[in-house]
Amino acid sequence: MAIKRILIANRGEIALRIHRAAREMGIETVAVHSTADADAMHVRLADHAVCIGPPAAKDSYLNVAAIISAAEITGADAIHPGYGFLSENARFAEIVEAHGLIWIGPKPEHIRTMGDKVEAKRTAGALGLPLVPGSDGAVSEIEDAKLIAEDVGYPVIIKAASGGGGRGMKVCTGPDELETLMQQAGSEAKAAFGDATVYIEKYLGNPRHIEFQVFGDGNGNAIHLGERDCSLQRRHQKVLEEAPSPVIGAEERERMGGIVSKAMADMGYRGAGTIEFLWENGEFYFIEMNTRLQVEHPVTEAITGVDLVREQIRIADGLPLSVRQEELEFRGHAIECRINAEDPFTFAPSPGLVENFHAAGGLHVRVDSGLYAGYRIPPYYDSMIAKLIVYGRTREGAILRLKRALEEMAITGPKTNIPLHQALLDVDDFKTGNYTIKWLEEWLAKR
Ligand code: MV4
Repeated sequence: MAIKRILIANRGEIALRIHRAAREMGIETVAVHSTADADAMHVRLADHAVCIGPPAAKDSYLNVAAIISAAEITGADAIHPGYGFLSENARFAEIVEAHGLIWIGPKPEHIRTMGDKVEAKRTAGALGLPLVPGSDGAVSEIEDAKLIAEDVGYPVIIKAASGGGGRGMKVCTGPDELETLMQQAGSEAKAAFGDATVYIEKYLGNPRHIEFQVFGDGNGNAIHLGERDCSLQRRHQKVLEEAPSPVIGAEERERMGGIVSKAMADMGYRGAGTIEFLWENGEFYFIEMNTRLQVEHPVTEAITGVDLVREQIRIADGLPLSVRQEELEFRGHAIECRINAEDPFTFAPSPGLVENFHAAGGLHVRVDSGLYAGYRIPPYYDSMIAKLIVYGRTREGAILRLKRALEEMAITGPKTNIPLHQALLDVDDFKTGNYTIKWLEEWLAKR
């Protein structure tokens, strides 16, 4: 192992998650933090800590010069970006490597390709992944848009090439609205991402969001770690994720897993990746690829026994994948609840002093969180304060364990969405796995 000291360019539970993997590998850690995070758990636990700026993320966790300086000052030899912040910034990855540091992430060229949704789709198609029918690349002329929409059939969806989080998307039900919606999508995309490029797809009315976890060694070898079902979302924020998906059987997993791992091997992909699909009527349709570790990675860890962060670090260090596809077994069922400091009914953020904190525990229960009694949740960042992950031999077993664990979990001070998770677990459609990407918002609206 060449890596001796990793700088963790992130905060919160994921900074802690990376610290834990590093320490178990005998690697030292460097925490970087904003002034608002001086008392954070990841700063306390890290071997070294550097304050990199004021609370606003653009001045601290997105401050490239400050982060590179922190790595040089502390003698870190590698940088792990976690998720969000700089994790999918190809330019940052290049700068890290240009400074002689090891980037614990995919090749910058692959981050860049997948960051452009039009390029990502072209690449995915060339690699043999099934695509949503639609335009072959960007569309700028209304005449072209009309022909494509006629061809795939209305409704269609107009998407921004540089989009993310659902911004700049427009659903179009007929030719009369097409021009207006194209212009709207383009100007929204320009305002949000500085790029007005849009493309068109057949709109899938009621799909599930199912994503495959992949790993490549950068030298033409790749494996898949099965799928996660992330259909339970509100305003493009995932609320609860599970692995495996309730609708995917072993044969289908093996078939799609084979397709995605072959694609990653062929492109020479390096590190962890997630290939997102919409799934409708038994068919998968590629939508995007995320070139980072994801929030919901622990459900995959629970059913495979593979430490995904350890795997990322090993690959960055030039080591081979630690498991062969044939050795991987998908066993049991795992569910993750994202615990947010927010009002469980209005979803208004609820930062502030955590008076008391008691994490759930017991067999097959995992809590990833930087929370402690006396910690003050800062108002500047994401409201997710903990992840509760449970494992069971069956989905039913996992749900019973999750109910028990949610009962045990105690957070006083800020409001949390624990009551929302508890209510969700009692709904028949959840219990039977009968839900799509629209289900949660519809259920919330009539509750
Ligand atoms: C779609 C779609 C329906 N049809 N594409 C939303 C964010 C971006 N990642 C892709 N998204 C969608 N693309 C076609 N052709 C519906 C969505 C979508 C969605 C996807 C996954 C999870 C939640 C969602 C919520 C609303 C819309």
